[in-house]
Amino acid sequence: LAQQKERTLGIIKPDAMSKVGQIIDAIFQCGFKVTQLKMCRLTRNEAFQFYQEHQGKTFFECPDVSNLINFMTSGPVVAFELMGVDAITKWREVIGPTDSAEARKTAPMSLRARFGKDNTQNACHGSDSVASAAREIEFFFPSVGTVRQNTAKFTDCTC
Ligand code: DGI
Repeated sequence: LAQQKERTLGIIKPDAMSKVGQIIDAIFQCGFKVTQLKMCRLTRNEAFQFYQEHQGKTFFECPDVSNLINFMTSGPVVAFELMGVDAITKWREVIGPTDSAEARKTAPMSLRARFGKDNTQNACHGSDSVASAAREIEFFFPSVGTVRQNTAKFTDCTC
């Protein structure tokens, strides 16, 4: 029986943008397919919306929430959709524990151990469930987006 392929959403966070090459290398070495990818800079509202599912958690209150939003909007990010068997769990294993300091102790080969600093500046993101993967993929790669809604028509030039 062929194993079911799964999609997940990954982010290279602003602190790891100088490591994009090494991180993309790791993604392919781990056997993922990159099915969508873009670089963008999140607005403060977008960063807040992206992390809405953490509403109510202690780190989503002042001042931690501001640190998180400041960090996620401090520079561009690279967001991508990965596809593979068990991709959600596998990608979270590749990035390692949330706190980069803990990652250096328990998962020294992980991306957060290699490229992260602490539990905010932690290099990468990975969806944690099928439901959040679906929501986060739609967040960065809307299936009905501005481009598709745009009705402008291109007419070939005749000169
Ligand atoms: O899925 P993860 O990114 O590993 O962790 P998460 O979804 O629980 O949290 C999302 C982000 O919020 C995480 O990458 C960094 C931040 N965060 C999580 N837990 C803590 C935290 N920030 C602080 N300051 N303290 C935390 O305990």
